[in-house]
Amino acid sequence: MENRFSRLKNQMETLFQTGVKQINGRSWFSAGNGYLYLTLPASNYQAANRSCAAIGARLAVAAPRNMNITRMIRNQFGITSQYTWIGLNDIEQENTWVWENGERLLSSDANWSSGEPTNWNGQVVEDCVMLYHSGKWNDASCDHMHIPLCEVSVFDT
Ligand SMILES: [Ca+2]
Ligand SMILES: [Ca+2]
Repeated sequence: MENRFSRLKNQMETLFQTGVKQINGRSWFSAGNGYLYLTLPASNYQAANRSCAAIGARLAVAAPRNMNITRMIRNQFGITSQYTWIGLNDIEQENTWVWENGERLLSSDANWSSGEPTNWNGQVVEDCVMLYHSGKWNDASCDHMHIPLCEVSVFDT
């Protein structure tokens, strides 16, 4: 049995390291920002949320605020040409963007693609945020199918 000290030592070592880490049979990518990442098969936003939660993670909240980290993760998982869900939405109140950890989006963290958020494409309400290829954000219909980008703190592993 791993004791608390060796577990903490392991977490501290992982904290600033980039690379693949095996946890409970899954390959996570440590992005060196204190968080581990993995991707799951495409689904709608709510299912993506549940799928990340089911493996003790959440849709990404830290990574989307940093373009370099985002790019590194997308390259790592070979999803540079696919859209990904991140943990940000305005489901509860229109145009009030809330991260999946409950924090409100600060304008200084926002990384919207030019002209976004549109909230509406003429047909469909857009309440859930996904990453374009560039790593910039777009609000889209929560019913769209995108790759969930799951994130967990190094200290929650
Ligand atoms: Ca909206
Ligand atoms: Ca949009």
